[in-house]
Amino acid sequence: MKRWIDLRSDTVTKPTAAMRRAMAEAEVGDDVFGEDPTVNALQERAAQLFGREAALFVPSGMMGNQIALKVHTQPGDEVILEEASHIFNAELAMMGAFSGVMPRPVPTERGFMRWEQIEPLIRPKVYYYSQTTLICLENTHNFKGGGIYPLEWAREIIARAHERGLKVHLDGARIFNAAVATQKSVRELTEGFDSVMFCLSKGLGAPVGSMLVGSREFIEQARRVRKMLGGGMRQAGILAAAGLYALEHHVERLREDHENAQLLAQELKKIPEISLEPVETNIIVFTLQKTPAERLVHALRERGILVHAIGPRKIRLVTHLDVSRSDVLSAAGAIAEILQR
Ligand code: TLP
Repeated sequence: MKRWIDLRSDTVTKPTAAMRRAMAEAEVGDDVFGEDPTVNALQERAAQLFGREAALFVPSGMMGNQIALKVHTQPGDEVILEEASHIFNAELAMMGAFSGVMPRPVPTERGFMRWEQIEPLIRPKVYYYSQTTLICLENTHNFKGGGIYPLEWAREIIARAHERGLKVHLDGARIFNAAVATQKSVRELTEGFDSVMFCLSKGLGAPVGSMLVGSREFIEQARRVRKMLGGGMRQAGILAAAGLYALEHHVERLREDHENAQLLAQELKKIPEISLEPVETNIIVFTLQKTPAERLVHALRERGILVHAIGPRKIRLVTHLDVSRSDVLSAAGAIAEILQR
């Protein structure tokens, strides 16, 4: 089988042999009845890591986010979020379709809103206006280049939002990347949020699954909404075992992905056509001056390298568990050769 260098996303990682063994050996039960011991262990572990009362295993990051939106809002409400956030751009307008809420997108440079931008957008409490009830943040920020939310900015938003009676949800799909890069715990980075979603199936390398963490009351409501969406799984311990394994063995190694991203960035900086966003974690986003992004995607594919176009001239590369130092050097070499030809 041809070996691709797949830099499209950290979602492409495949379970390692040891992870598969943990999955095969998992004790299981019916999780809709709350009887799967491995799912329960994963939920307890996640709650403990984030310093929360409870957690819920969900099939995907999107379902986790959408459950949180549903629990925190009423139809007719407004939600403030960043213009390039995953919830606004890549969740198929589900916030409108399922929760009946309106997004109020905020433009930013790197994906990080400040309270000063949010405050003027909060609707007055007048019955004939839609009501602002929720703010969503994303850490790390995916489409604007994997940057880490400045902790003080997030803390200020949470404190001011709570004074105004608003809830704050974190799309922390890649919060462990932020934790490893800043050498802070996920608990410290997510303190105060009313709910947090994080993914097991991205850099952590599990095949399926994400988690919601929050108060016991929030998680009880979330469990009901998960069922509404058809996300009640049965012997899901097989999948939860991969998540437990990932939390145990794949967190610290994210550092390697960040080092590989830095190495790749260093090489890409030498190419005049490329303007690179600052690289902080495992995501690299760059803009091409002349070449259409799709042309580069196609030429790289012919060389066995997969990358993702996220705009007419924008490319995203993501490093992960299945990408080595020599893979990123090959990719950088191929990009340079194609663009300088
Ligand atoms: N991101 C995927 C694609 O959907 C773009 C990727 O390849 O990066 N929040 C954030 C910040 C995400 O990046 C993603 C997935 C999700 C939520 C949704 O997670 P899944 O794919 O598990 O539903």
